[in-house]
Amino acid sequence: MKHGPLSLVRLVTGVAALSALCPGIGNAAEPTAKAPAPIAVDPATLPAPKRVIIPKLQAVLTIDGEFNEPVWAKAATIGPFVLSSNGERERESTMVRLWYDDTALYLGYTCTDSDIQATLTAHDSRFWTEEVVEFFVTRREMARYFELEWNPLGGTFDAIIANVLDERGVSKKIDGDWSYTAKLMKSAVKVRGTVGKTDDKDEFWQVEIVIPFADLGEAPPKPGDVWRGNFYRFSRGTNQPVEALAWTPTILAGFHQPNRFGYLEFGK
Ligand SMILES: [Ca+2]
Ligand SMILES: [Ca+2]
Repeated sequence: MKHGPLSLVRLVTGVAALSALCPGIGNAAEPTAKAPAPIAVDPATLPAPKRVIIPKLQAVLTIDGEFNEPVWAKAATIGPFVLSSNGERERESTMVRLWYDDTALYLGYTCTDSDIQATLTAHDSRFWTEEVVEFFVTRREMARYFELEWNPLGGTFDAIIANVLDERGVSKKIDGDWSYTAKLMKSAVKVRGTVGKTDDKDEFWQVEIVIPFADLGEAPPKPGDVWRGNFYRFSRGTNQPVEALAWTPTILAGFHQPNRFGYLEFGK
């Protein structure tokens, strides 16, 4: 995947794509193409984004949604998540395990969930209208980053986002290049419960993920390198408000606030 102006030329700017990439916090079932509402918060006053050191480890994995390889016990962990809009505690816990090697970044999401809701399976579906976990990441400029998603039924989404930021670094507008595909990425889901059946009690769903650096158009990071990224989840339940959850809360409107992404430091 080439970086730079060439890939931006191919940006999809259609209304459908734009609206799909602007899920409204708390009302993600009806994403809108509206620009984020004027912010009441001065971004300069927000607490610093979170930081994690991702350990460099070695292992052979079976990508099956189980974290039973010993390497997962040595991974960094982040969580619980918080409401992205205000930093308040989430209803059900979210945890992500992280490590890397010379070829890839490895992620392991575990979502405690008493009512797992999902129906979509097709690649690049609007997964954020149901339950989903997401990872936004950039090694370079903040205005261009990858958006990757996984849902409880094994659905995946990948796009490159171009984000127009104002002078304070707050998002004014986003465009998504949905023609991008993370061709080498692999993932597998494990569910303890019944997806889409609300009259029983589920336990959790989790996703084991390999993101080769080649899919991000990048050489493997060196120890000490710092990328920017954030981890998100849409959490739903019967008769419960939708929770738009984050590792580092954006506080500003929506998930597409790259200056609020956390710091991903690659360790030794
Ligand atoms: Ca495994
Ligand atoms: Ca749920």
